[in-house]
Amino acid sequence: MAARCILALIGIAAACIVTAAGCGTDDLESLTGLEPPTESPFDPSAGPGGAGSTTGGTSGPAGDTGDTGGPAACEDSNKRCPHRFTLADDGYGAVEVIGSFGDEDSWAVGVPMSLDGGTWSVMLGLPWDEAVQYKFVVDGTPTVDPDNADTTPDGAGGENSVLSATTCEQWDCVPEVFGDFDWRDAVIYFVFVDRFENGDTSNDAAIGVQGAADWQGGDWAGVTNKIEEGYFEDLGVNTLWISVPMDNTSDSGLGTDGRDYSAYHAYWPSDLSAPEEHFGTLAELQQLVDTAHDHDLKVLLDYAMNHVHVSSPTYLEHGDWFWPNDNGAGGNCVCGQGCGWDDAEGRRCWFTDYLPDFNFGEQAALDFSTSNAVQWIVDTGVDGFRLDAVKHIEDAWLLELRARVTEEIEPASGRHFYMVGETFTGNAETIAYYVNADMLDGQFDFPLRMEMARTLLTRQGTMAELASFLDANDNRYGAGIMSTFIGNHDIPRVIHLAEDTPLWSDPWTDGKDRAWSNEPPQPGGAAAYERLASAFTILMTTKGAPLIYYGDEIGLAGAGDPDNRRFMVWDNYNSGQLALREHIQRLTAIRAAHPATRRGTRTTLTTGNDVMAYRVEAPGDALIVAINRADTASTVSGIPEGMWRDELTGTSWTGPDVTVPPRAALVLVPES
Ligand SMILES: [Ca+2]
Ligand SMILES: [Ca+2]
Ligand SMILES: [Ca+2]
Repeated sequence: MAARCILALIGIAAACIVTAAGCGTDDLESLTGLEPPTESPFDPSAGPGGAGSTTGGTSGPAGDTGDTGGPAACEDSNKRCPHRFTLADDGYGAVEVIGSFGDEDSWAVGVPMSLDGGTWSVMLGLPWDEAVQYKFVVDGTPTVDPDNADTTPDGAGGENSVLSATTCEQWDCVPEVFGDFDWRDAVIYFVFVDRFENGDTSNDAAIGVQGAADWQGGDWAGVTNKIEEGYFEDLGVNTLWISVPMDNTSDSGLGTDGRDYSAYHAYWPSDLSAPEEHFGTLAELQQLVDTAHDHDLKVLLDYAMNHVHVSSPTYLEHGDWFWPNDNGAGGNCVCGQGCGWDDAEGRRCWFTDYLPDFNFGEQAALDFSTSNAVQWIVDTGVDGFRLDAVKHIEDAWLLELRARVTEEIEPASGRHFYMVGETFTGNAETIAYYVNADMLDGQFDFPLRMEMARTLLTRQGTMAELASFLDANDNRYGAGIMSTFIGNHDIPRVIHLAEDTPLWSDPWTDGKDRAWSNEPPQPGGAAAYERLASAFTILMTTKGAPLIYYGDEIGLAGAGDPDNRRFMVWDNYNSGQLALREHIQRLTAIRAAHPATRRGTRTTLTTGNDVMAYRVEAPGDALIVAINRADTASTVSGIPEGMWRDELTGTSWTGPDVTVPPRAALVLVPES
């Protein structure tokens, strides 16, 4: 079963890799007092907290009813009804359930049940409105359910228990899987190309702005080198998100902080048909993708479709494909200056006066841009897109791209093309609006990130509040595959929120106050790294496609943009950094070994000021996570009775009370 390769874990996390086959209601009250930013900080000049960007932001896009209460919307074939199988104990040693509730393996591979209060039980998702047959396997002997009179011949001289077609008020939604990779198994690593690894010094030309804002030499050849060295496999990620590939301007641009920036971040595209010369040639990008595929890594291209740089030939030749930079009343329509960040104005505003904004209401612009996006897929063979600034574009672009990918890409590739969007907001309804079969597979879960940063890292509020948030968030995006994360390139390095005294107490901070002076040093000691490790424990044991922002695996230091994009550090780590990276390697191996972490239904077991425990369960697998954010050891109760083994350390525990060390977590599986 799934747990077996954990035994090989110590020191060698890569022993388990994910194989193709193997492996509600609005709760924003909990963010009260925080000020969610309203905008996608496309980079770097208009981040949240930048001039004029911090008001409003709670309204959804046109057509959003604002109602996410009740069960998630999905097709009947995607619905699963939670059902708890139970069997009274009679001194049994081990009980499993087998049956027709999962794939064909669910007859062969039993789901372990756990003993609590004299009853063995496990909760599973049953297919919607389909009869299910099952048996219990008690100490190795198959038997019918003594409490269920409904049975049917099993074809082998015995009987199966039967649950007639089940429907329910509160269902889970599961995505369709098309092709040989289930995107619920993705663990994503964001390679910020200019700041990762320099594989070719001949393409390094800086443009002469201050160092942190200039090109620093990272390129596709460098990423390929790191793939070949096995860096990503060792870490246990299986999907790379790489920077926007299109040619960016070589001009500088003025940021809202009054400083000149280069386009090193790649969010100022100019010639949309050409590769960025600082990153390399198209052949080198193809080499990167081919090498990634040889190493069982998927590749997501970042794609920026909202705007181009004012030097772009597309803008110079087709000015009518862009919104005019005025609001029809004689002023300008820069986002936050003359136009708002949201709704119709947010879709047409220019991020700055040098970033013309596409008007995809113009059919020719829509055709051009979606054709360009499709061409990059064809030319590179990438497996998905990370799409920038989603709430700032017309819905038509997403609808058209999804339709074209379905028609032109997937039949040839034979697998689903994953699209994850960025909508930088605390408004879950706005984020959810785009997550559906016709637009995006998922989006980055900003509300989750902010709540984890608030409660677990900066230790404001209680862990019970985090548990309550998770309870409401689990099913919020239906069958969507959200990308869960704790750090990214638009917020200050998260290690500083986890310090004994957080450098910033507001999880939404842009950290710009220390971006250019008094830049934070690399924290010493163990505590900050342990807190960040616990955040990754949650990400790696719950559903979604967890994201690691480059450098966060070593708790890399840095304030707001651009200090949060320091060049990747490859050696001379302190002990806290080494421990964090090793912890993440263990977690990715646990995630690969345990389908319940990727597919499971999560149930909160117990909560307190400083502690939280939950169980994740899926056909064939279940585990329990107990987290303690306090600086002293804490007792966590509510763990089912029986013997448990912590997958992180190998230590054994007996429920219902376990002791979790300071700033740590246990990941418990039944002791066998
Ligand atoms: Ca270079
Ligand atoms: Ca360029
Ligand atoms: Ca726009």
